[in-house]
Amino acid sequence: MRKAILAVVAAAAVLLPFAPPAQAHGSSLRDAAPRYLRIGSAVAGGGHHVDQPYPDPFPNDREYRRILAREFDSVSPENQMKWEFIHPERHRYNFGPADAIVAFARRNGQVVRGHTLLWHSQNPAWLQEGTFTKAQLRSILREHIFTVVGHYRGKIQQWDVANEIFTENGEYRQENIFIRELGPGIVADAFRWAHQADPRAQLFLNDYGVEWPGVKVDAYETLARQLLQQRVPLHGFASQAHLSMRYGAPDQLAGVLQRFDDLGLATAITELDVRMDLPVTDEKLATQAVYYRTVLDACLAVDGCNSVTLWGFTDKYSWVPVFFPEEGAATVMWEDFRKKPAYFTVRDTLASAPRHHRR
Ligand code: 9MR
Repeated sequence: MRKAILAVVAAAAVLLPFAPPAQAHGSSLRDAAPRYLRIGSAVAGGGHHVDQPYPDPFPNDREYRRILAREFDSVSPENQMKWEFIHPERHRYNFGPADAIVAFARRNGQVVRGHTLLWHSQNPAWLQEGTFTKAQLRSILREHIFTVVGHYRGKIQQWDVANEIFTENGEYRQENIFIRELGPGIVADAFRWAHQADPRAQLFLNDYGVEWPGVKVDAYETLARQLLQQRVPLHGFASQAHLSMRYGAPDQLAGVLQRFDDLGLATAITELDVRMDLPVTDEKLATQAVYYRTVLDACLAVDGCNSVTLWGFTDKYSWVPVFFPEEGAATVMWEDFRKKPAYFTVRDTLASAPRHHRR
């Protein structure tokens, strides 16, 4: 009898799916990640890259593309879906570069995060400097959203519909031409239009400076409650998580995400990087790894947190040194793609996460 039981147990051990030890989960980030969590990267191109002494990264750097495909199962066009890039003239759209990213994602079994539809920055001059009536401006935004979201219908997992709409004081940003001219109600319209254009895409609010509780997070929570109450198709809240070691570890992030999870929203980390004062030291690299782990742990601790995106994976193309000349080394790989301690920490954290979906 005992023998028979042992035989059954042995057979079951071979046949049944089991939870292997953490180290056994593949050697890339996407292999290490549990199935309920997408691990993504921004796809370098446009924006600050245009003034750098290298060719447009995504189309020209084969090794970069190889690593992007190997390590990640989600991609976010860093600039290629922003207004100035995709809608350079009032009656002309430039879909080519973003189409190439979407096709690459499809070939490599990756989802795409669309970024972004309603923002104060990187808008084309024809829009920012044009003279339009309120009705015209509203129809320009509506047409843009229907055209761009419609173009990628069924191919985008999540859209950052509204990006950085609040100031540090939790007030609507008046630099945002649509909010200034049309009032904050335009935010709800943007979500409604995006939903009509692609009913399957998850629609997000996205911002930086929401990694700790405060008035900005309060403003988002109030807005999220209002939108949900009005049955506006809002599906998620995202923290960009552009961190600097100057400002301390993001140790309250899980609590922030949980507040939105409690409203029934999905949550995501969309632009993670961790910059440090130069020069780099081993100690700083170790601290950086802890910050990365803290962000991943925050997402893993919240049921509906379904995606973590790094804002680039190599220092070769990072926006950080261009915008913060005294800081750098913010990504998980050096310029030559060698892996930093943070890379291994991210991989280990993903590999030791619970395997099963928590909802
Ligand atoms: O990484 C982007 C860089 O190439 C652009 O020059 C810059 C212009 O504002 O935008 C960067 O991406 C931003 C993102 O779209 C929104 N959150 C902040 C990011 C870093 O500035």
